[in-house]
Amino acid sequence: MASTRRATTPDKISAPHGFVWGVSTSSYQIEGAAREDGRGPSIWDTYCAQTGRIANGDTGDIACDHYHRYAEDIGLMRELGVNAYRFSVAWPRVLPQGRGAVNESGLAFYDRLIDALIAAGIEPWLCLYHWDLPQALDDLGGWTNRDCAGWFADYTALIARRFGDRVKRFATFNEPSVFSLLGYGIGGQAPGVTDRSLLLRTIHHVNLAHGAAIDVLRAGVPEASLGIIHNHQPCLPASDAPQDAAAARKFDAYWNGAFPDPQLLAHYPPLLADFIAPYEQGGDLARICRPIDWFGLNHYSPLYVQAFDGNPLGAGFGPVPPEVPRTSIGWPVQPDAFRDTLLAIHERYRLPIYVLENGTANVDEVGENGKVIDQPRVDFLKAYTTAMFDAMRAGADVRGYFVWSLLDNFEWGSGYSQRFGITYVDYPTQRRIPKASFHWYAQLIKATALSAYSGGG
Ligand code: GCO
Repeated sequence: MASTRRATTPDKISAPHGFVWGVSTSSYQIEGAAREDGRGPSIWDTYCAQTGRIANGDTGDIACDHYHRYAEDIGLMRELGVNAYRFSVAWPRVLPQGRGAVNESGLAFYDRLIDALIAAGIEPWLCLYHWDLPQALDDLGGWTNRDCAGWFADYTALIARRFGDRVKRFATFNEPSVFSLLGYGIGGQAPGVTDRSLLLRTIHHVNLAHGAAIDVLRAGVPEASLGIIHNHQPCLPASDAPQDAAAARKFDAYWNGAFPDPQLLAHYPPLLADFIAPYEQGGDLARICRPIDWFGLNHYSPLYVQAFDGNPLGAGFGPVPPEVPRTSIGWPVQPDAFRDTLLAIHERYRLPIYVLENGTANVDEVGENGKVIDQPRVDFLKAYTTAMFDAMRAGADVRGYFVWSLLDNFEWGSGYSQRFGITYVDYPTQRRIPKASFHWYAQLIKATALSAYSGGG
């Protein structure tokens, strides 16, 4: 029986003038229309077709049918009162082979989406890459091929030319450490490779692609505000054993440092630098370290790391201590780690921070009254936004918060078995049902007085 307790309303809070409230999604997870209007296959279409990769054999073929229902979904955003929407462009929808022939129908979809957002008074935040690499490029080595940085730069130029007149917020990548480590190093994501050398090449080439794309965007859309979206999680040893402490330090270098450090500090983490060196060419770090305007942060929880000799890293995800509360997907709920992460990123990189993903999975049910009372998600969002404001009071320069996600959607290896949305999606009918957390978030946004913020940087 779904919880019938009423969601709590947010306390009256104040936020810096101009604080951005948004919601986030990604192309493969919500669009569907996988073979419609000329879209080419991505590595996730290929991965989902491989038996055993995705829970229940789910795919992104239909997802939330956002390709056709985007206007209805923008209506939900208007009801929320958000002033920004972060989405990603599916590279193979606009360049079916990843390069060469352009698919006008694909570009036209994003024209419709962007124009409708602007008409609704919602600022489009465009992420160029949220994991759906064109399969045709993966057939040429994908990110393990240094040429992929150039292919990405050409794709970026197409996006800048077509949308740069209306889009002024661009992110190059979503979570490079996640898709590189899980896709090429320790398994669990497309394209399903586990090879240390290919992982190291991927890390370096994605960094090169980021720098090249920043240059293209600076030239093509000079007034744009540019960033990248990193997943950042404190890596804690799963036990007191020395090998777990060493594993946590190593995992931290790959998971949290392998991309922001070369991009913002012009050097790889010491635990990584020697292993990347064979794949570097002269001048690469200058190509990678290009000035950006903000740091996009995705954060859900800390990680508990253990030594593990079954993957090229020698480190992996360990057990969460039994006393720590967890969500339905098994992630620990520790808002203090969010506060600490915001402060640590502020101290290390000294950029404005936008939280571009935060939220939680929950076993959501439609009650007999047709409502979805997702109290655990309301409690999570309340605790994490409170931790964010604590970090701001302590000096973190946080300028926006985007909930993951507007809609329940395709949760990668978990398929549709995990729901992260503040809107329930009844997949057989594609009906959208705003959850209690949707209404709570709308009230939070409304309750936020856009007065000068009394504390923080
Ligand atoms: C990520 C991705 C999202 C996920 C969300 C929940 O952080 O893994 O950016 O695509 O769906 O974070 O796992």
